[in-house]
Amino acid sequence: MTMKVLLIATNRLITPYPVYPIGIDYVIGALTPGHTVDVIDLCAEGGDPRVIADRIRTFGPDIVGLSLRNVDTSDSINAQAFLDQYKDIIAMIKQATDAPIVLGGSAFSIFPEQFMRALDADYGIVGDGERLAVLLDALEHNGDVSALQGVLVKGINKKPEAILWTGPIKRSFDKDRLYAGYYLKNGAILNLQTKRGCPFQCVYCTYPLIDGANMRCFDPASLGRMARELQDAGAKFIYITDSSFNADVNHSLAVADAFAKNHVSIPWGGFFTPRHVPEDYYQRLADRGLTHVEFGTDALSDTTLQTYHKPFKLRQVLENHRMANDARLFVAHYLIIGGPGENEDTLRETLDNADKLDKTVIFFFFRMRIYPGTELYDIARAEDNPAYNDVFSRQVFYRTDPLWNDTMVRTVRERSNGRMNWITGSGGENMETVVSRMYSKGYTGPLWEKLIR
Ligand code: B12
Repeated sequence: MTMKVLLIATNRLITPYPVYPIGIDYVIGALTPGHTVDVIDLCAEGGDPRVIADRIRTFGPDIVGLSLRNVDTSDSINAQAFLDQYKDIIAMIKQATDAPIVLGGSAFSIFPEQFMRALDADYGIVGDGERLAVLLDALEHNGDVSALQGVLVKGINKKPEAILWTGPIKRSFDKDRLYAGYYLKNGAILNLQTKRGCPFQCVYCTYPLIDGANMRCFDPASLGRMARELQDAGAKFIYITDSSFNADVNHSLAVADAFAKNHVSIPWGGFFTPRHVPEDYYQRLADRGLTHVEFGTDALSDTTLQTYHKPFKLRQVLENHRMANDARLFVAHYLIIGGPGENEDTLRETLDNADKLDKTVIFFFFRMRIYPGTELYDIARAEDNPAYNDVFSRQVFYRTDPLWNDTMVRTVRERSNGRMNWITGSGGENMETVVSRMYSKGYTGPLWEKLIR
C-alpha cells in the first residue's frame, strides 16, 4: 500500500535571495518509490497559503509534511519572526483535511517540542528528514510509532533527540518540478549538499544540533554528477549548503575535482571557515570553478574569537583572506558583533582590522540569537535575566542593555561612513527590492560580489 504524501515548503522569505528547498529533495528521495508525493513550495507558488486548500482537495493526502526552515531572521536590526505564518498554514491545512501533520526542517529541529505544541502537530522528525520513511512504514503497518527513535508523537512525552540517520541518503532532483523552475528564473541558484554535520563548537551555533557534530561526507563522484545535472537543468550558480565546506579539506578538494571531471563550468560558492588550509587550497578550488567564498569569521579580535569559541585566530583569518584574494575569488566575511565577551575595546579591534581587509564585503550582524542546546543558552540562563526565559515565542538576543546595543550599531555605522561594502544585517526590504529587480533583469547568482570594494 502506498501513501499519498503532501510536502509543503513553508519558507517565503526572499532575503538575501530565494533559497531552493533542498531539504524537500532529500525527503522525496527517501519516500520514492513506495509512496506518492506531491509538493507545494509556497515561495514558488506565489506565497498565498490558500493554494494549500486547493491542492489538498485535488490530491487528497494521507499525511501532510511541513518543512520549517526559519524560526526568524536571527537579525536584531531586521527582526522578523515566522511562527504566526506557520500557525496560519496549519489552520488552512486543518480546515481542508483530517490527515495527520508531520513537522521537520532546521527550524523545527532547533525547537522541536515548542513547535509541536504551538502548531498542535501529530508527528515531528528531529534532524535528518529521511526518517520520515520509517514513520510512514510504521503508520502503514499499524506499528507502534511512539517507540520510534527521533520521532515525536503528539501526546507522548519523549526527549526530542536528533538521532543521526544511518540509512541511505538519496537526493531526488527533478528540473521539471514547479519549484525548480521558480529558482531558475529568480537568480538561477541551485543547491548542493556535499556533507552533513559540523565539528566546530561555536558558542551560539545550532548547526551541530541540526545535522550532527560529526561530518558525514557524500561520495564525490555522485556529487560531481549531481552538479552537472544542476548545470544541465539551467543553474547559473551552485550554492554548497554545508555548514563549512572546508571543514574537511580533502573531501572538499575531491568534490571540486569531481566537478571538473564532470565539466561543471558554472560558478559556485559556499560557507568557509578561515582556519588552516594548504597554501594552494583556494587556487586549486578556483581552478575548478569556485568563485564565491563566504567566511563565517564572526570577529576580528582574538579575545572575541576565543569567547565565541571559534576554531581559528585572527592570523588565520588574514591568511585565508589573502589566499582567497590571491586566487581572485569573491570574498565575504560575516561578523557577529556583541556576543559574549564583546566590549568597546574588542569592537574597536574588530573594526580596526575590518578596515584593513581589502577587496571584500562585510556583513555585520548585531547580537546573538539565543537558541536552546547551545552554550550561549547556558551562559544567558546563568545570568538570571527574565528576558531569557522564553527564547521561542520571541526573537531573543544576547545582551539586553539597550544603551550598549545602540552604541554597537552606531559605532559600526559611523566607522562605515557610507561604505558600500559594509552591510549592516541582512538588508531587509531594501535588499529584497534591489535583488528581485536585478534577477528580473537577468542577473544571476548571490550578487553580493557587486558590493565588493
Ligand atoms: C546554507 C544556509 C544559508 C544560505 C542559503 C543559500 C542557498 N542557496 O540555499 C544563506 C547564506 C543564503 C542563508 C540565508 C539565511 N539563513 Co541560513 N542556513 C544555511 C545552512 C548552513 C544550511 C541550510 C541547508 O540548505 N541545509 C541542507 C538541507 C538538506 O538541510 P535542511 O533544509 O535542514 O533539510 C533537512 C532536514 O531539516 C529535514 N527536513 C527538511 N524539510 C523537511 C520536511 C519534513 C516534512 C521532514 C520530516 C523533514 C524535513 O530533512 C532534510 C534532510 O535531512 C543552515 C544551517 C544548517 N546547518 O542547517 C542555516 C539556517 C537554515 N539559516 C538560518 C537563517 C536564520 C537564515 C536567514 C534568515 C539569515 C538572514 N537573516 O539572512 C537567511 C534566510 C534565507 C531565506 N531566503 O530563507 C537558520 C534558520 C533557523 C533560524 N534560526 O531561524 C539556520 C538553521 C542557521 C541558524 N542560525 O540556526 N542560509
